[in-house]
Amino acid sequence: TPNLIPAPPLLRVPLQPDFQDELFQGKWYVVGLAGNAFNKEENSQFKMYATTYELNEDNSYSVTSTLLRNQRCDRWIRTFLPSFQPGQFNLGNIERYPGIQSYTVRVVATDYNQVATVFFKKVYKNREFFKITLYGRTKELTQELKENFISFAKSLGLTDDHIIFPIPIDQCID
Ligand code: DKA
Repeated sequence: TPNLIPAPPLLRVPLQPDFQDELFQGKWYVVGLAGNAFNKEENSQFKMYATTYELNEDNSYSVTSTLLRNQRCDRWIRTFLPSFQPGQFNLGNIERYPGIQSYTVRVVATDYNQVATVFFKKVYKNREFFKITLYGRTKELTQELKENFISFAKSLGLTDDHIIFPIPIDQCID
């Protein structure tokens, strides 16, 4: 087991002010991905996936990711439960995920109609993993937005090695 870059305390991770859960709904393409368990060399062919957020009656989200794997479209569905402040969530039904002791989600920043950055932290088998996603409403984002994402990743202790920009595809995610 390799050493991991320590996850930042949540207090150091910004939160989108006045988060609007209704506006955040819908499909987001994962245009950028960075985390303490990601490696650019091993993931150079990593294909783009998409994650859709749908609000439920109880203000939780049903979160569905669609990925191309072995020529098939895999769908992953989970529930995000609202936490103590808008824009922060916990994984629902955590007992269904063996080894996962906690899972926290925080929307760092979004304009709802173009781009979002989201922070995810999980404790799995007593090890703390974190990742951030650069979400786009479209598969391409400007160089400036990508560079902002890189700066944010680095501010959390990650290096270029931990940051990937998945390859846009058409299968499964359109
Ligand atoms: C994304 O990558 C969304 C990630 C959601 C992660 C939830 C995983 C919970 C099961 C361990 O766009």
